[in-house]
Amino acid sequence: MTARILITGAGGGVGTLMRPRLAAEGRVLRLLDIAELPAAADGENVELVEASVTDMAAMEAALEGVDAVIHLGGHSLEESWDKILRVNIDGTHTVLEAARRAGVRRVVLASSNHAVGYVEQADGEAGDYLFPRPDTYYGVSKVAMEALGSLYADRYGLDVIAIRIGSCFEKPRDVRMLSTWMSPDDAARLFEACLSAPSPGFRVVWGISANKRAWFSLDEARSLGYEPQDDSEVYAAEVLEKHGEPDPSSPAVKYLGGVWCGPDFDTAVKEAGR
Ligand code: 15L
Repeated sequence: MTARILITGAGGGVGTLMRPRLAAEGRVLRLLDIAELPAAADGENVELVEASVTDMAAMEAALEGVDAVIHLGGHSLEESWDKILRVNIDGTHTVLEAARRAGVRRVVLASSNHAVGYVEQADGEAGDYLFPRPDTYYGVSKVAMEALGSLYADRYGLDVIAIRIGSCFEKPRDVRMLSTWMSPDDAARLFEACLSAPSPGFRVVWGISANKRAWFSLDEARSLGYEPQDDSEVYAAEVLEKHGEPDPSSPAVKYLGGVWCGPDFDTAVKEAGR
């Protein structure tokens, strides 16, 4: 079992869900976030670090004595090019480079379905190594994250696994998420598999549950030892009653990235005003 794990972005949505789930006997979670984190609960074996993933000195210090890093830090939604470049792209480089300098051999990266958001879901089950088709600047940052992970694996021999996370929430929130959902418990199972798989090298895997309506392959994730236990189908009636069957031509279900492929996520036009 991995003894000391650094989790960046530990105060974010996925980080908060993983904090109790990745706790284990004999393991220390070093939790890092730019914002103040909730104090350790009684008996909780955590170390709290307040720092930015863009700060190389802070990241080198945070990676001292660590066995593996789960990099969740960064903007989790679309943002201006400037913020995406600085926090998501430069931040990921900083984490990988600090890991190399500190001798940390395993890095798990939170990539996203938005790295391939413009792939049409009607094209059949999305394979594990789909060529990038980012739907936003955020999606571009996830492509850059995967590229940086590949570089650090090939050049420096780190084990780097990029998880193209579907939608990791307590419950699916819309019809698309019946296909893209990863339950928090399955997410913890997948992170554990990524931490313990022997010598994986560089991998790209999909991060979803065993959903009946899944759009994505789980072959590569399963090859690392991931065995999902949950299925969004238990929420299907509730979600369909609330949202209705979507129009198949709407971006909400036409593309893997859903509404992120629609006009509301056109950051270039928003920034330029035309
Ligand atoms: C993501 O990458 C986002 O971080 C998350 O907020 C969701 O929107 C998710 O993708 C999704 O596509 O459902």
